[in-house]
Amino acid sequence: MKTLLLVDIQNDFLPTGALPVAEGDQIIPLVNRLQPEFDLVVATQDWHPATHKSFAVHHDMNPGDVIMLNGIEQVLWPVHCVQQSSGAELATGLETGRIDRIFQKGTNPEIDSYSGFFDNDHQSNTGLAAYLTEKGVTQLYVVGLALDYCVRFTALDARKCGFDTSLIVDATRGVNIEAEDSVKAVKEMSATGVHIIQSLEILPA
Ligand code: VGL
Ligand code: ZN
Repeated sequence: MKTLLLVDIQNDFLPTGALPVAEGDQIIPLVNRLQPEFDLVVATQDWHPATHKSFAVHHDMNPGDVIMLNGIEQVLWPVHCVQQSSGAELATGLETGRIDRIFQKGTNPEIDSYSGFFDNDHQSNTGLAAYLTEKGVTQLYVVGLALDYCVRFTALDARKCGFDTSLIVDATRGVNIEAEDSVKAVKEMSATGVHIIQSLEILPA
């Protein structure tokens, strides 16, 4: 069972959104072409209450600042992907008809959840791993936003859960608070056994 996992392809992560990812919109046509090549398509959705502690405004600090939250380093972000807002909706232009299920994350105001599998403290999970196991998923292919945060931690957790995991690297883009963040993220994923591939290896000639 070959499965495509769409990570946080939401309006707020597009160049015009609240937490813009440069060129984030450029992955959408590619992701739409990839979807029919898979047996199963699943999505994650960053889905925060307005009170979420990852929002800089709640700490009188600035986006990009880092604090300790529940003993974990937390990067502070602009208000983004607030539940029910248009910014939290799956990106305009993204084909959604093939998505079997959407897993929402970051719903606990006290802790962030970059991974589509677990909160950042690994104490609670979204049900994604059990769902994939139940569906008989053998190969998991990850695409989406942002490469250096949610895509990265989702792929790392997928490996920890034992899934054969590939990153379709040209169907992702990073935030790059530091210029090298995306390059580092790809190296880290590769080192844990995530296959780094290009969409051309999936798409029909
Ligand atoms: C993300 C920062 C905060 C992401 C979500 O989807 O990569 N990044 N929330
Ligand atoms: Zn978020």
